[in-house]
Amino acid sequence: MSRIVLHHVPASRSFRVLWMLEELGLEAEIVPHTITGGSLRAPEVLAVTPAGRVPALEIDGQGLFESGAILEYLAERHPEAGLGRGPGSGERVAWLQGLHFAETMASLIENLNLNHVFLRPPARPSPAVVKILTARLRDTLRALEGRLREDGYLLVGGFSAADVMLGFNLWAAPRFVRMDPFPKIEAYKARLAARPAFAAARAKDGEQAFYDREFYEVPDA
Ligand SMILES: N[C@@H](CCC(=O)N[C@@H](CS)C(=O)NCC(=O)O)C(=O)O
Repeated sequence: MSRIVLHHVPASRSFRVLWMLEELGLEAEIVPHTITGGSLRAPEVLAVTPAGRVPALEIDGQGLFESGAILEYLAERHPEAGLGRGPGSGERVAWLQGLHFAETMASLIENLNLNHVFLRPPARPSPAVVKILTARLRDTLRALEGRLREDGYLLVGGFSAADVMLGFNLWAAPRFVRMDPFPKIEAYKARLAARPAFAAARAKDGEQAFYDREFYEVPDA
């Protein structure tokens, strides 16, 4: 079994890979980073993830970045776990869409993080931009709510890497959007949280260090 190394920031998109590794029963060494500490710009880290982003995974003698690519790679590397939907699968399109739609949602969360959390005075978030980002994030949640069923996961065929990609977002989105209109998402999130691999990944995640409140309102204009 080859050595696996995960470059990780607690509560960031690298949680997706941490969770996926647990679903697959794979042991990894975790190299912890912070967003602002500077370690993501170290030459040896940039050699694995050239834009200095996490997740980055060292596996099978190569470095991989982009959480979606890593999850696809791991799903294909372990077909016995059934977390992928390869060419020829009737759920191929839905699986690919779920994997990639997760980044439509996550990029909105990232921009809201930037406005609400990472800007430092004298820079101030733009109320108009934050309002638009929040509305667009709500649209993605509405789209997910419309597709979820009363039980199960994203795909009728069962839990998959698409749930890992998309599910991770559901712990950050409620910092910006009230979730009352989305009962199916809340129930889905509870099903995800009940998975032993999710709990095992949470235990290894580390403390999130950027959010300082439960909910961020759109600032006044
Ligand atoms: N599309 C990429 C996005 C990766 C990304 O932006 N990760 C954030 C953490 S969630 C990061 O590393 N930020 C560090 C920085 O912006 O310097 C993926 O899914 O892996």
